[in-house]
Amino acid sequence: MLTAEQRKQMSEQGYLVFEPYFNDCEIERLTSIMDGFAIQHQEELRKVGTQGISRANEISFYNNIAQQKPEVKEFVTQDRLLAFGIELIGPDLTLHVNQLVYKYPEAAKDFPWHQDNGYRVIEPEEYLSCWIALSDATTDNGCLWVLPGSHRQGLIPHEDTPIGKQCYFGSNPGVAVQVKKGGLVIFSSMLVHRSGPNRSKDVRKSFLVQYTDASVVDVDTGQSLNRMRVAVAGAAV
Ligand SMILES: O=C(O)CCC(=O)C(=O)O
Repeated sequence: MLTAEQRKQMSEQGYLVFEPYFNDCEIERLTSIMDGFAIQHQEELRKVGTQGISRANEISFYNNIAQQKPEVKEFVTQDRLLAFGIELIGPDLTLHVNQLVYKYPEAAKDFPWHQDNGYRVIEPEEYLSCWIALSDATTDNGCLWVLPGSHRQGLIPHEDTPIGKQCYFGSNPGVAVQVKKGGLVIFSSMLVHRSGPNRSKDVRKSFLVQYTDASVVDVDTGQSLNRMRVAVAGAAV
C-alpha cells in the first residue's frame, strides 16, 4: 500500500496526505449520511448547549455512525482504507472511533493541540487515525495542523480545557494540512495536532476513522474495549 518513501515519512513525521483519494461520488454519498446525523446532533445540542467537546452552533463530534448505517460500515471496511491500518498497525483490527467532525461557520475557537491517545489511554498505545475531508479544508475554515515528528515523544500529559484536552502550549505554529474535498490524511494517534477556527461562511466537514489493534484494552480498567472487529489475519471482516 505504501511506498518506501511514504513509510519513511509516516515513521519520521507521523502523518501522510493523499489527495485526491476519494472521488466526488463517494464523498457525496458519505456526506449526505453525515449531514443527517449532524443536523440531528445540532438540534440536540441546541437544547443542552454542550455535550462533551461538542457545542451548539460551533462544533459537532458525533460517533458510532458505522454501527448505525451499513453504507458507512462498508466505507470503513473497504480495502482502500483498511489496508493502511493493516500495514501500519497490524493484521487484526478493531474500529476504535468513527465520527463526523463538523465545524460551523464563525466557530471562533480552535480544537486544541492534543494526541488522540490523550482522550483515552489504551494498550497497545499507537493506533491509526484516518481523517477524510468531506469539504475543502483550509486555514480559513479550520483545517488540521500538525507538529511533525511529535508522535515520537510518547504520551504527553493533557490538561482539560473548556474546548478539549490540550498537551501543547508552546509557540510552534506547526504545519497546516490543507486538503481538498475527498482528500485523506492518515496519522499516528500519538501525533500532536489541532484544528483551527472556522472563519468562513460554510461548514467544514470531516469524517474520522480510527483503527486499533484487536487486542486493545483500556489501561484504566484493564477491560477490552469491545469494539467492532474490522480485520482478521489481514483481511476485512
Ligand atoms: O476535525 C477536526 O477539526 C479535529 C479532529 C481531531 O483532531 C480529532 O478528532 O482528534
